[in-house]
Amino acid sequence: MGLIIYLNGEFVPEERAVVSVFDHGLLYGDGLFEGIRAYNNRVFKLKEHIVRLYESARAIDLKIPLSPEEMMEVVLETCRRNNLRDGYIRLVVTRGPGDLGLDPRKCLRPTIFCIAASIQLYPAELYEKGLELATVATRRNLPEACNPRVKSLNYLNNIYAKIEANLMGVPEAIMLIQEGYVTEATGDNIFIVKNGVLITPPPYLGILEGITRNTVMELAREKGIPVEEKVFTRFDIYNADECFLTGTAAEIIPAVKLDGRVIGSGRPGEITRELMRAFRELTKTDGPVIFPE
Ligand code: PXG
Repeated sequence: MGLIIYLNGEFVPEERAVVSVFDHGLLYGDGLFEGIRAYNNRVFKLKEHIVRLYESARAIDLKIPLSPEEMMEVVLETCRRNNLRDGYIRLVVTRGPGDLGLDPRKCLRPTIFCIAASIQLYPAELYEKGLELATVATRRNLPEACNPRVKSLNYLNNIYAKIEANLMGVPEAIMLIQEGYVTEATGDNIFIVKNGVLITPPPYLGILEGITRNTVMELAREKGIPVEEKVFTRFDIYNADECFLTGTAAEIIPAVKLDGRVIGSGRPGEITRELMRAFRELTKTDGPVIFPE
């Protein structure tokens, strides 16, 4: 595809964008990432993604050798070098190359790279009809063990769940914690609507606090839709009026079935569609400009 990649302070052709086999991001999943979207010559919610990256870094005691402002410029400049106005950006910071032991103190310099590419969008049909979900047996990581609030390179927990969804023939999985509370999908947050109230699980339960999730809560509040962050179970999804998932790649996608039970009318709900429209509008105007015109 001939992409230009940012790698450790340089912009290099993708053939030269290679990292060491001793990189602890690869050896141990010891690293962090952000998936970011560009829309209409702007990087959507760039500041929020960078704040989350640096909060994750603090949690795993990884010192990023760039300031947040410099990191934002890395993202914008990578878009420019690839002539990208709309697309998907992957920003990655790993612990860097070390030895074969897992001690992070042996890693002297973090590896930083940024890829700005086009995005493979989900079929439009899924947004019109809504998707089907299934609960999987794999439990979401415990916050006390491997905190889902850290957007780390360690995604096996989610991949186990995705494999189960694939085997069941559904596009997404819902993951619970041991007590049966709903957390999130493999790469998206979940919302339900019940009696006009928008409900989503709280971050302390052990979910990634999605940027899209937070944006949707803000949009709902602006529209006077009450929003609650509270725990709920599968029962509440089966009996919800509406349900949808949110994520940078998926945006807002309606869900109409869980474990074979039809949710609400079985079609994308009114509030879901209202939020989808508002989100689409916001993507046109939010975030720093890539190419000043
Ligand atoms: N939960 C998890 C576990 C995620 O990985 C989200 C929620 C949504 O967060 P944002 O900030 O994007 O609204 C994510 C992010 C994929 C894929 O291929 C998904 C993510 C990241 C990378 C790849 O589905 N999701």
